[in-house]
Amino acid sequence: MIQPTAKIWHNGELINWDDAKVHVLSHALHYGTSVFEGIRCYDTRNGPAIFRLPEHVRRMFDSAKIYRMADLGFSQDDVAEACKHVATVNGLSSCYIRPIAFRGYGDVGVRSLRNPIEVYIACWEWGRYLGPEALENGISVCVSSWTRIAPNTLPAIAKVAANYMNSQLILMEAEMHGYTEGIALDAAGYVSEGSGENIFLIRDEVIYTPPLGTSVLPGITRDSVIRLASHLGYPLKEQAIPREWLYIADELFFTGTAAEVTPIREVDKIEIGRGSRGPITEHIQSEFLAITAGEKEDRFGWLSVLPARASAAA
Ligand code: PPE
Repeated sequence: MIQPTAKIWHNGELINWDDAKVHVLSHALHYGTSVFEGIRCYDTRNGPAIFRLPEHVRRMFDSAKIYRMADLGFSQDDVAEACKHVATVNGLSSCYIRPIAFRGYGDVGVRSLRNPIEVYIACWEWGRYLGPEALENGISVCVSSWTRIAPNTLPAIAKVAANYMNSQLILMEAEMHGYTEGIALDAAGYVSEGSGENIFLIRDEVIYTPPLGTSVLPGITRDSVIRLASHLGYPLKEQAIPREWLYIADELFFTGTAAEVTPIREVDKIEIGRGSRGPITEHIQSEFLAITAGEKEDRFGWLSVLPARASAAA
């Protein structure tokens, strides 16, 4: 269960956690009209620091624009500052930050544009997403019988609430059958992504990931891993991945804000590699975790150290 924190940011004001309520006839509740982000604040050696904050905020504004919510009433800088503020005032050294903008109370009906837009930012403590063992031992996943949202149905590039109905079908099915997560194929039958993660495959020391356009969210962690792979000297190709490549991969891993870099040890009960975290996965994962822990230099400029905390620590 979520652990409440003290404050939530709403349209420029801090309000109490318990007061962050919406009317039952709010548009988003009925029609999925909300765009949001999930951002991690890490407890680094230099104090709490938010991972790739401007990139997350930009993606939220992109999602909003796709759905004709061009004016959220705040700039990207405002929202980024507000994320820092909420994380700081709640006094958590590490947390998950959830900015959300949605169409609120006004008209009920598919016609949405007249409803006011509400922006909230909450944060709370969130540990390892796929279980404490997952990062080390890897997880068991299946290929979903559900297809990922198809082009020309719902835009996969937007991170919007409605897309997560598809994700929920994928994840519920996987869990019902005893798997930790499901991998969805796109409408053409190529590998797309997990219910809440991008996927990477390694064979013969080349890293592959499905390109944007195969119904994947442009993951911020995905982008981080692409940069890390290049920095570490691994060749990486963004290309369509047939399902059967999953089974014969040397290594597979998921990426996501919540999942971080999580190895996959089996797919549909077929062991991947030696059935444990592979060496390239481990290398990339350890770099990622070292940067986000502040143990290695932030050479890509990914961390925004929280100002108040930074000066308090100094
Ligand atoms: N694909 C999907 C469908 C997705 O939801 C996520 C994030 C990703 C890829 C990875 O994107 P990024 O976080 O920018 O690297 N999924 C969120 C799931 C958490 C949740 O349960 O909600 C996340 O990782 O925050």
